[in-house]
Amino acid sequence: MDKEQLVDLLEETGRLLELKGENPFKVRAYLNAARALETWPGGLETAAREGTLAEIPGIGKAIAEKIAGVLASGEFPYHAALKAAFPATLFELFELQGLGAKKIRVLYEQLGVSGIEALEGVCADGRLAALPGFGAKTAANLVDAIAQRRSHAGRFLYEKAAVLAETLRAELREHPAVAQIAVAGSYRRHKEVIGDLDFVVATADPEAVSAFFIAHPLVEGVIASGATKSSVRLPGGLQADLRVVSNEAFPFALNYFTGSKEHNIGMRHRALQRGWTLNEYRLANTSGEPVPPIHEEKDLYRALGLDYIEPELRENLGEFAAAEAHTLPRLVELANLRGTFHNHTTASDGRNTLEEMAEAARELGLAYLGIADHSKSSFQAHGLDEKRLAGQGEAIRRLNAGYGAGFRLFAGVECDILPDGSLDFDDETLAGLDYVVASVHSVFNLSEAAMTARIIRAISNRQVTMLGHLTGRLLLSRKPYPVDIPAVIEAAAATGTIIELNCSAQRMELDWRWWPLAKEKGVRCSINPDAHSVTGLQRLAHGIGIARKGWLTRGEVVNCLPLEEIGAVLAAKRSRA
Ligand code: DGT
Ligand code: CA
Ligand code: CA
Ligand code: ZN
Repeated sequence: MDKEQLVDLLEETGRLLELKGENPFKVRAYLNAARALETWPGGLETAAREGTLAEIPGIGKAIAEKIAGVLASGEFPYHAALKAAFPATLFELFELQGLGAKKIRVLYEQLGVSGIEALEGVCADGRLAALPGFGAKTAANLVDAIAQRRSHAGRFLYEKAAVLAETLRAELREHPAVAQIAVAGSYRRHKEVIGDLDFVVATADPEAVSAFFIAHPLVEGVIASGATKSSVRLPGGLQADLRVVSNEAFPFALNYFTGSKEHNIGMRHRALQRGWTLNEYRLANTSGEPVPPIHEEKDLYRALGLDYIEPELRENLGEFAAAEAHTLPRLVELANLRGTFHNHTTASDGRNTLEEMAEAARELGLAYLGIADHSKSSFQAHGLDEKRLAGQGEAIRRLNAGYGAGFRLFAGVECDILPDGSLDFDDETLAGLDYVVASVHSVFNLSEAAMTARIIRAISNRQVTMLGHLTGRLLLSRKPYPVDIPAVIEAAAATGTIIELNCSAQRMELDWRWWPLAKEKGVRCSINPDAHSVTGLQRLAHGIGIARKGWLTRGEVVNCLPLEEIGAVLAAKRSRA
């Protein structure tokens, strides 16, 4: 059992105890243990062997013993017994926005609601609204949440799909019959949300590869299986397709199954113009010049008169014209990043301390890390007031004095944009910081005009260095609030405000579809992980994928600048006339 599975088990145990109505301290103990393990950097096996599990901060003696048992046996009977006491469909309810264990327990005990279907019933007949602590508004919100969930069924966040995609890719690659392998489809194009995974394998032994694939331990169900094409269901319901081809056909299959469909249509059209036909197996001459030899995707693009088009750009949004004119941008890469802004610590709602976050950034090879904890109005996230913010600034200065020339912390804040567009701190407080990220965290229900004016007013303040998560969307769960994005981009350009590309798995915004416009207007991007723990910093890699999808180069991403140059960029807006 790996750490992630154990964290899930502990968390689910906490929820089950809460459902059962157990003592809140016991519930907390499991939830805290899950949180603690998630961010604990050590090795579980070692700690279990050495009997030091109880020394992990946040893990008590009783739970440490349970964990040791789970690690030794691979089973958690306590969890299994708790789980067996409830109908399996009850757990669907946790996926609805606005429902937690407390409410679910009331619904189950008082109205016998055992799943989403039953919930729909009691929302419709008024019984839910009549329960104390629920009401008509809750019922209406739940009806919305159910509709949302239905419309997202079968879609997965990139980060979630990535764990399964990379595990399967690595294990398929080890198979002796596998000559080449790729995960194609929307995953290779780095869409923020993935429908299914598309594996493409080149082999001389299709049966062996297909048999290995459908028998893999991660496979929970086989939807279809044949020598050249199989489909399976992975944990969480994610589907994975496997296409098995010969080495000669691999570049064509890879290209076809990478898509997008719209890009494929463009490719086929260009082939036809040359008197050729293109499909997932070959490029063949029908009425034109002989087809040049093609060993990899690059050769295929060259044959069609195009520079190589990176998978992220294959959406038929201008890549053909640019590839023909040799004007495709050189896309930003993870290795170009030198630092990052918008990170939280235990001072607000983060799970690691300032020191731990700095250490993790240094280990990643970054030269600077910007801290931006929440401001006072975000009280539910323990936002900092002026005094605590000043204290954090001093702690940062002390730490900086201890680092050599190669690393620096920048003191910032994620300052709430209040409903009228004013900021949560006065200008003097903000001016004392190295930089300011301004974000909307409340009152999402304004009209588009009012929300647009609110954000533009905020970024017109010279102290605001960058704009956080522009539309407040949470992919697959919360719609963006209405806001005129082109108008905000114009205002960011006019005021010299950087726009954040927030790489929280559910945010991934400013959306990649808008970056070409922002770039054209001269707005610069900061790729921000919005990390709430040391592991959150790893998300920078996903943010890079989205930045590439937005046609961004290192020149447009401020956090590609070296430490010696970034300070001037952060200060630029303040020193404008
Ligand atoms: P997804 O899975 O919904 O996130 O998106 P994709 O792009 O991975 O789509 P998927 O899995 O249905 O198919 C993989 C690729 O196969 C797709 O990007 C392009 C290609 N493809 C599938 N169906 C068609 C089609 O009807 N026409 C063309 N030209 N290509 C197709
Ligand atoms: Ca797919
Ligand atoms: Ca597919
Ligand atoms: Zn935020």
